[in-house]
Amino acid sequence: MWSRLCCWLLACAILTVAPAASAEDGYQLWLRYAPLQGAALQSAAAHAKAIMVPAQGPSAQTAQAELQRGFASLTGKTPQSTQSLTDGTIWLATPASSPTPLPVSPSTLGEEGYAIRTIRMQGKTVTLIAANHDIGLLYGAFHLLRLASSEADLDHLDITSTPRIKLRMLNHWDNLDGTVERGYAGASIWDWWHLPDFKDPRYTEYARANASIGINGTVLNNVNAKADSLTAPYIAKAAALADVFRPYGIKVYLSAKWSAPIEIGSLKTADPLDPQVAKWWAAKADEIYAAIPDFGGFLVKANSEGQPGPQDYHRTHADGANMLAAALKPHGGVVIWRAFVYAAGAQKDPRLDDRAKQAYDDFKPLDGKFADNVLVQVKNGAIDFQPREPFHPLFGAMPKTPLMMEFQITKEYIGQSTHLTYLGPLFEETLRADTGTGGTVADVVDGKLDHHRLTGIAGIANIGTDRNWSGSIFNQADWYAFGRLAWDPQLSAQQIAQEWAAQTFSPDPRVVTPVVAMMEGSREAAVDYMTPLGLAHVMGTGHHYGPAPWIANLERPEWNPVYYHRADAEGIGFDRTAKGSNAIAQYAPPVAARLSKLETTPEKEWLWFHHVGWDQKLASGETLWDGLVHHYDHGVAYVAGMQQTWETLRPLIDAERFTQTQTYLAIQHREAQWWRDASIAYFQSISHRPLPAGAAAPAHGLDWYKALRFPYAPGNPK
Ligand code: GCW
Repeated sequence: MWSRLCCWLLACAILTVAPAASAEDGYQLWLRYAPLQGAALQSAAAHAKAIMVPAQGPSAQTAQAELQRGFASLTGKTPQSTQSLTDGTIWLATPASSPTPLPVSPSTLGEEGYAIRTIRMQGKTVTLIAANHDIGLLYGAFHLLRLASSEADLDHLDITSTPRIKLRMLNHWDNLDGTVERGYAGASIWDWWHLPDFKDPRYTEYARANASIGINGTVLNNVNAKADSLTAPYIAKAAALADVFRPYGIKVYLSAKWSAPIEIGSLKTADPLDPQVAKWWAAKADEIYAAIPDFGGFLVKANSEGQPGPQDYHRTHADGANMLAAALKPHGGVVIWRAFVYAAGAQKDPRLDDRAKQAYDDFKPLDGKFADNVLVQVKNGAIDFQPREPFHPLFGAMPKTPLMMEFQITKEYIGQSTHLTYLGPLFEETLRADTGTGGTVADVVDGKLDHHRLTGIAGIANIGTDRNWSGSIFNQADWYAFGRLAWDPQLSAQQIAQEWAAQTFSPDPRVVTPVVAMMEGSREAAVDYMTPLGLAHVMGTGHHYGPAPWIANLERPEWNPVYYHRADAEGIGFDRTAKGSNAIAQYAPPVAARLSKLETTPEKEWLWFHHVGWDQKLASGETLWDGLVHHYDHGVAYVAGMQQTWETLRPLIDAERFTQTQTYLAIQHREAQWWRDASIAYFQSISHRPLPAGAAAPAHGLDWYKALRFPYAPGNPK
């Protein structure tokens, strides 16, 4: 009997260990709910003995299921559902569901917020999760699980949390053929072909992960859109996804191709002022809402990089956006109109003295002209998701228009899948930038500065079919950080990294401290080895993988790296002062005044705003040329440092995730060295300066780097 029991216990142990071990491939993201031990285990078990959830809708049931799943995994015991409060109950309540008034003021919780409080009720100690609506209960449940997973104190909880931004969205640049533009994590997770019948269980996991960080909207298809996405079969497919996401509070949006009325309707024009066109879109909106009653709206890339748009008919972006907005308005939908524009054929355009100026030039005059259900989505910087960009001058310049932030979570220009370059600091740097108009970029985006109620933030998703979802374990942190900052743009990137590392690896400080230390400096390291001191857009053509600052032969001037760095015998950098393109004048006067002089421009942005002599002195006392070389070297050295730190973590990290990260760091080191060497070889051919003492010569001559070709580099499906 005894030995049989032992066998049984052993079998159980193997069964419980085996799936956990094999599951450590990153699939579970930050929702691993790894078994707790010691005091943390006892505390979690004591606070999650039972769950009381009044009969509620799908989101409350989802919250309950998540709490049961989470605490079962954390403590080994599934909290049972109960109808009456006992000690250790988690009580999920809304004002509508609670028989007694809740000890929380509903007015502080908004539409999606929640409170988590340790309370005494009927003589029992209970953890209350209160919200006005069920979705708040789900967000609160995820928060509680985050605390438990991170071994936080659960005894005296007194938390109130509401999102500061209304639309917190992912934008998928996923194509209908399963490829992903700028995707580095495998194929698209949307199996369009088998939808709507087959709903891959992964869609539910996707929704869970997003809800756990507060994301509440997703644009399913690429902004370089196909009109087919708006045909009946594809609407049905999108509706199937919307059904899966609904309990998780996630609305579906679609990218709309401007020329759809011509391509899939039978119209001859897509002129936004043509009544037939407006009628076509209104009917299309009706059709979509019949299938997806809570459809979020359209995202539009128009008159940019070859996409059609209202300017084809000599109409403005506002004409286009407002026509679509009218179609969506009766249903409560919004139009998200992108400001990432640079016109085709712009060689002949006098504005082409600086591509960085075009979005402002096109959109600033339209401030106040957009319908009230339009948001204008602006990239964080004025060019294109570079390792570092100064904040976009439109932030602060359009007070009458809700400006939606667009960040790129997928790392098109920042190491793609393999480089460990935590983007939290990049997001934070932009959000905290002072616009010179009375607040920060975050204050513009969250509506505080200009009193907008409709607010939004979007991240270009880094999600694909890879088991680890994001191409690498550490890229998951960028998805996580985006969601957390979308909920609260005032959070610090460091704090978010700590949360993420604790849940993703272990709350053990021997893990969290070094992992967070690696992450914190990693983006700056990439800036150093790729684009130091304000350089930008020196990546290889098309795929944007690797260095190619020498490229000068592409059809449009602003596609060429030489256009951006402007290196010549005297110096390097793009003069955006009044003597140059005067892009600086697009910033508010205090910012413009600061940037107009080299001395008051932060060194890290010098070459973005100024053409600087090779011998100009940096704060360190060294010349610009020597400093440039040292920045490249620092970047490479930082990666070597991350490799060393990671090695020390071997005993504390599971084998699969350890080894992949170790391998990727080796790739990153090799590529950082390549970036450094190729950049130095090229710029030295222009500066004609010797390398500073102690700096190694590039491993190869310039021609060797120039000859490299990457025809199958990922993320560039054309
Ligand atoms: O960064 C560029 C990318 C394009 C992308 C475009 C955009 C979707 O290289 O792939 O197209 O930006 O944001 O529209």
